[in-house]
Amino acid sequence: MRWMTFFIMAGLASAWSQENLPALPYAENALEPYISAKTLSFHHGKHHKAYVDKYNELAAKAGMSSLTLEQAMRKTAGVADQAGLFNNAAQSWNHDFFWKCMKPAGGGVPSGRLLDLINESFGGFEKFKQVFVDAGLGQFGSGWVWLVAEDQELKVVKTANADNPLVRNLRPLLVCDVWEHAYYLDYQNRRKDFLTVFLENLVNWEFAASQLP
Ligand code: MN3
Repeated sequence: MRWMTFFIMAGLASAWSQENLPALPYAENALEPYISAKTLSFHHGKHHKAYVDKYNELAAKAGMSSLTLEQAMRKTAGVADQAGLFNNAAQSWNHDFFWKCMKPAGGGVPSGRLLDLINESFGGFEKFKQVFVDAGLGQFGSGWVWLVAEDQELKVVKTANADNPLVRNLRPLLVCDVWEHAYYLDYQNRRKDFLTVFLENLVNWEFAASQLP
């Protein structure tokens, strides 16, 4: 009887895979002075956690708990009565990706094939930086600014709220969160300063290069 209970529980556990809040890939104070431990503590421990918790709740209600976040995003994108599920799946995915796009002593200039593609697509690395910062500044309200690959061409795109380029078949290489909660404690209304610091001091270009198709 006890074994039967065990197998039933094990079966439920495999079909019912709750998302866990992924750990930050560095300590909360590792990005100082550019992003404070206080910002990372709230952004990861409160905002990101809330998206994961809400996603788990909505996915369970919709019978989608066995899907990965990416599968859930693709299934619910553009479906009006699944907007809550899409938003929380995408925000969970986007934040996990965003943490990986930064590292202590990051920034600088990428190398190898990624730098070649940036030069070909934007006409130089400095031009890419300008396009990226302008797109982040031009995103009215909350959203994200991305470097994406479409075949062998790289593009900068911005998305509003939770939206993610994956559901438009673009491959994300790099993202910066331009919701105010990402920078307000450290930069207040100076989003341009945050975007500039992100590129010059925080970007993990090795991670971005690892995402190339
Ligand atoms: Mn955020």
